[in-house]
This record gives sequence, C-alpha cells and structure tokens, in this order.
Amino acid sequence: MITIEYSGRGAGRRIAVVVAKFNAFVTDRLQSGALAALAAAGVDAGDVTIVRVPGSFEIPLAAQHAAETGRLDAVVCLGCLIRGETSHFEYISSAVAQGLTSAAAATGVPMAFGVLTTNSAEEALARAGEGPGNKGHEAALAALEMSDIVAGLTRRP
Ligand code: DLZ
Repeated sequence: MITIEYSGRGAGRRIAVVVAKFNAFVTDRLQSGALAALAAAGVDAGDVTIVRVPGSFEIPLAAQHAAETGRLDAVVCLGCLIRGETSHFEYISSAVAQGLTSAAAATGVPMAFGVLTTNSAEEALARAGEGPGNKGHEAALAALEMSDIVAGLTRRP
C-alpha cells in the first residue's frame, strides 16, 4: 500500500505568498502568520517570494503568473473581504474562489485559500491573531501539505 501525505518538512520547497493590501490591518497579520508557519516548517526565507497586490480581486491573476514561472511548489493566497464594508462582497469573494480554483487547475500548482470572508473587522481580526489559529498560518501549512501531495502524485517511478 502507498500513502501519499505531508512529510512535515518544508525544506527545499519554494513558495509564493500573494497578499492583498486592501484591509492591510488584517492581511499584514495573515502574512506574518504564513511566514511564521513556513519558517517553522523549515522553508528557507530565500525560497519565499512575497507578492503584494491591490485587493483580493487581483489575487488569482498574480497567483497564476507566479505559478507559471515554473519555479514554485505552491502559492499561499491571503486577503480579507469584510461584508459590512463592500457591496461587492459576494462578487469579489466568488471571483477569488473561482479564480484560484481555475488557476490551480490550469497550472497544477497548489494554491492555498487564505482569503477571509467575514461580517466585521472584529471577526477578521479574530482569525488573524498569533499562533496556529491565524488563517495565514493555516493556509501556509495547507500549501506545504499540498506541495508534498502533488510531488508524490507526479513523481515518476
Ligand atoms: C473595491 C474593494 C472593496 C470595496 N472591498 C474590498 C475588500 O473588502 N477586500 C479586498 O481585498 N478588496 C476590496 N476591494 C478591492 C478589490 O479587491 C480590487 O482591488 C478593486 O476592485 C480593483 O480591481
């Protein structure tokens, strides 16, 4: 029997972190959580590329271009949509989710969804605190996990 799963080690993995600057008071914290998780897993800082885009709507295009360089094992996507502050909430959140699903399928590069969709700033901040409950931290671990799984599934015998 063969089991393909996360090795628990990130050393050697090359990761892009695409971060929306809109609602930076939250996304800066998501970025910190993601970088902490990558470092704790052994990812070298030199193997991490941070891409800062204007808002969540721009995340999928940047993530796809990053993946198309062929130099990355996964992309961590971070943003924050707050319902109370935008009538675009539904449009942008579904565009980001669909855009990232399409970009991952088109490139074969895992893209972790660390885009918060909350009703208030308080809810968003509660998901961007220190430690493992930080959704940037969670997304970074999902990206590493999926990079091992894709590597395991695509490795030639
Ligand atoms: C325009 C906009 C609004 C109203 N709200 C948010 C938000 O809550 N979170 C977010 O990440 N981005 C928001 N944006 C910006 C859009 O994502 C996008 O950057 C602009 O519409 C320009 O394409």
